[in-house]
Amino acid sequence: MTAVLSNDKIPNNVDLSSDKRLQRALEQWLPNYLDWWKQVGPEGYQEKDVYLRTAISVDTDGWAHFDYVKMPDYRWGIFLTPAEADKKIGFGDSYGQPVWNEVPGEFRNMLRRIIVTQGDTEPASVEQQRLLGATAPSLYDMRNLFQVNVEEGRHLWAMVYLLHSYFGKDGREEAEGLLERRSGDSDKPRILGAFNQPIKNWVDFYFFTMFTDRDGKYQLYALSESGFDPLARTTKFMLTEEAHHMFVGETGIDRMVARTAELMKNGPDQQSVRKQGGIDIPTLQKYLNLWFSLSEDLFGGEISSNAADFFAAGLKGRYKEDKYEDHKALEGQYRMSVIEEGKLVEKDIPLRTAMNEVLRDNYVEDCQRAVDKWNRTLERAGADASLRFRLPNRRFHRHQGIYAGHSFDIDGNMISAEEFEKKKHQWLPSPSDIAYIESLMVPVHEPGKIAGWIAPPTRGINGQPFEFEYVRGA
Ligand code: BYC
Repeated sequence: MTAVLSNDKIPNNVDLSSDKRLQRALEQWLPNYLDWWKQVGPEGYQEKDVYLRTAISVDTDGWAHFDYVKMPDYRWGIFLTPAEADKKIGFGDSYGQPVWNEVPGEFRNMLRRIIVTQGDTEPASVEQQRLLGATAPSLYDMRNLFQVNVEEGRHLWAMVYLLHSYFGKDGREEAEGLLERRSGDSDKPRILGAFNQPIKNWVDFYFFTMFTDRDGKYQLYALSESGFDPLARTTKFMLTEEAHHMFVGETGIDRMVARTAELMKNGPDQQSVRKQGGIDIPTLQKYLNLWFSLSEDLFGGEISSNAADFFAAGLKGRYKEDKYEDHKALEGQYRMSVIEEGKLVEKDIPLRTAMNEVLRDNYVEDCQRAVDKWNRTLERAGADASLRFRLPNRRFHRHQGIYAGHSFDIDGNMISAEEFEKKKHQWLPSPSDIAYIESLMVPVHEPGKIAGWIAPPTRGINGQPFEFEYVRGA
C-alpha cells in the first residue's frame, strides 16, 4: 500500500490496476457520476478555474496540493489510510480478534446498509447546495463552497469503492441508486431527513456545514473504529477532508456574528442591525435552532436496537473508542429522559442500545464549544450580555427517536402541539426571516470585496490573502 496516489483515470492508492474487474466496474460508474455532477452538481462555474485542494498522497503531513482546477477535472478517486500490521477489532463481541478484510457473511446486510446510508448523504449535500455559487458573498466563500462540493463528491467515491469491491452485484446496484435518489424529491428522496431539507441561502449553508457536517465527523469517527478494515481506513481519510467543511461552517457563523457585532456599535437594537443590512442575533439563533435540531436527528433514535447490533457486530464503535475501558459495553447503563404516559421520566437504558445517544453526547459537547466561541466574539465586541447564543434543549424540534411526535419548547419542557405551532416562529426562522435573509443574498464576486452581512476571514486559503482571485473570472 503506497501513500502516493496513482495517476490512473481513477486516482487511487489501492492498486486498482491490479484488479481489472473492479477497475472496469468503477470506470463504467465514472461517466454516470460525471453525468450526475453535471445535472445536479454546482450550477454554473463548471468551466471556471477554482483554487482547489486536491489529494496527491495520503501522508498525514502534506497530502493537500493547491492549484487552479476546473471542477469537472477534479481528481476524484479512492484513498485509504495505510493498513496497520496486526490490527485488532477494538470493541463489540469480536473484541480483540483480527480485523476483517472481507465482509463477514453474517454482517453483510448490516454493513451494506451503513455504507449506503453514509454514501447517500454525500451527493445529497452537493444537490442541496447546488445553487449557492450565484449568490456567494465573496470569491473566498465561493471557493470554499466548491471545495466542500468536490470533496463530498469524493466521499461518494469512497463509499462506491466499498460497494463495488466487497458487495458484488447488489453493491453495484446500490452504487447506481446513490446517483438516482435526489435531495428533496418526493418520489426518490435521500435516505436521511436533514439531507432532504433545502439549503436556500448562505446562512443555511454555514449552519449546515457547522452542524450537519459535524454529524458527519462523529459518524465517520464511529465508522473509523470499524472491525471491517477497508471501511475504517476509508473513513479515516475522509475525516481529514471533513475538518475543512466544519471550519467553513464554524468560521462562517463567527464572521456573521463579528459583522453583526460591528453593526451593533452604530445602534445596539436589533432592528437597527437589519436596517444596516446585517443579520440580527435572534435570527441567527433561529437558524442555529433549526440546523442543530435537524442534525441531532441524524444520530438516530436514543434507544436503538440497530445501534446495539452495529456495536455488537464490531461494525460501528464509539467516538475515540480507545478512551473507553470496557469495549464490550455489556454491563453499563445510560440514564436518559424517556416519555411514559405523557410524562418525562428518568430511566436507565442498557448501554448498547443507547449508543446513538452516547455519540450524540460527544456531538453536543463539540457544538457547545463552538457556541462558546461565538459568544466570546460577542463579548469581545462589547455586545450586551443579553445577546448570547445557546444550544436548544436536545428534545426541541425532533423528528427521530423517542421525542419525535411530541412538542417541546426550547428549554425541553413538554408543551402542546398547539402551543408549539403558536410559538414556533419565535424559535425557528419565520417566512419573513427567510425573506429578509434572501434579500441579502446578492453576489459579490470581485476579488477582495465582501457582502455587508458578513466579515471577511482573518486569513485566506493556503497562505493567500483574502484579495486573491480564488475563482478566476467568476
Ligand atoms: N432520517 O434505530 P434508529 C455526513 C431511520 S452525515 C430518516 O433510531 P439507527 C455528511 C433508520 O434508518 C453522516 N430516517 O437509528 C454531512 C431506521 O430505519 P428502518 C452520515 C432515519 O439505525 C454533511 C429507523 O429510522 N453517516 O457524513 O440506530 C454533508 C430507526 O432507526 C433517521 C451515517 O449516518 C433520520 N435522521 O441510526 C455530507 C452513518 N435516523 O430500519 C455528509 C451510517 C434514523 O426502520 N448510518 N432513521 O428502515 C447509521 O449509522 C445509522 O443509520 C443512523 C441511524 C445513525 C443514521
